[in-house]
Formats: sequence, structure tokens, C-alpha cells
Amino acid sequence: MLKLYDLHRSGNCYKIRLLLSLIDLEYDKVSVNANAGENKAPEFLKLNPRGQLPVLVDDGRVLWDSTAILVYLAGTYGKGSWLPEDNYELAQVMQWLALEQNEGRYGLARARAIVLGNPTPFARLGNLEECKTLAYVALEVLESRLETQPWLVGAQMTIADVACYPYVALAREGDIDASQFHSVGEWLGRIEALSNYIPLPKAGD
Ligand SMILES: N[C@@H](CCC(=O)N[C@@H](CS)C(=O)NCC(=O)O)C(=O)O
Repeated sequence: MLKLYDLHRSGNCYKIRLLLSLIDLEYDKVSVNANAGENKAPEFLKLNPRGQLPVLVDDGRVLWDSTAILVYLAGTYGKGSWLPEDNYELAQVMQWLALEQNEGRYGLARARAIVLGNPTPFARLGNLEECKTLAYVALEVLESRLETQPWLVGAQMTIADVACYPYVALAREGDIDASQFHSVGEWLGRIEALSNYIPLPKAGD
């Protein structure tokens, strides 16, 4: 059985919960209390020396970082969907994963962590105005892509969409107004209409 070490409020953990639901995979969830520092305890650091969530364990095989976990789950359990086989499309997925882990993480996600007052070094290191600048870059780049196609890569949803979705959908919690990005709004709606969609964490979770 797959085991997910999870932090409920985390968009990075939500990405994994969303893909697990979309693929319809059962898993055990272990909630880690980051407020109490459980993610920095020696036992947890053996799983992830970065002391971060999410972590996935599949039959003794440990993986940390949401991007790596998405690639693993899609490739292992995705039945040919979610991660394209064509090299150009695969590289495009990597391109959007990179946007998500740069402008997304240090823009959208960090703005949210600062505004919500998350008690982590990640939130404390940030400057809200810089985060907002990066966040709007991410939104503009996504908008320019989604103006011309329904999904970020190819003709169907991939882990690029799964990865980029949470912190865009949660942008308002970082005091970022995404309403001017109409194609992004329609893309959020397409994801939220999927039958195995699961709700985002709520502020205060
Ligand atoms: N690049 C990593 C980032 C992971 C990350 O920042 N996790 C946060 C939750 S969203 C965390 O564990 N924060 C607690 C801490 O750093 O103490 C990923 O995508 O998994």
C-alpha cells in the first residue's frame, strides 16, 4: 500500500492527493504536524533530509518532492496518461513543472505562506512584493499558453496541470488577484469539474 506523509494545508501535498484521486489509487495518509516540528524530527529526516512534505513511500521505496512524486505516480500507475511518452511533450511537461517550482513556488506559494502566517522558514524568508511580482509572471505565462489550448501539454490533462493547479487556485489567499486571467480561470473550472476532483484545503486548515 502506498503511504503519503501529508500536511493538509500544503498545496504541494494537495497535488499528490489530487493525482492519487484522479488515478483512483488507494493509499494510507500519515498527517505530519509541521507546527509542532514533526517534519524536523530525526525519524522524519531519515525519510526526507530536507524536512519537507510531501513524502511518498511505495513498498519501501521513499521519494520526496512533489514533482518527483508526481512523475513516479504517473509513470508507475498512470496507465499511459498523465506523463506523455513523446520526448517533446515530456520535455514540455518538465518545462511547466519548472515554472511551478520557480515562479509558482517562490511567487504564488510563498505569497500565500506569508499572508497566512505559516510558521515555516520558507514563509519567514520571503518578501511579499517580490513574491507577488513572480506570481504575476507565472499567471501571465500560464494565461498565454491556456489562451490557445485547454491543457498545458498536448490534448489531455497531464501532471503539468496537476502541479500548476493548486497554488493558482489558492492565489487569493496570497493576496493575488487572478481574475484578469480568463483562460486560467476557465482551466481551473475544467479541473474542478473532473469527477474525481477533491476540494482544496481551506484557509485555517
Ligand atoms: N519543492 C518541494 C517543496 C516542499 C515544501 O516546501 N513543503 C512544505 C509544505 S508546502 C513544507 O514541508 N514546509 C515545512 C517546512 O519547510 O518546515 C516540493 O514540491 O515538494
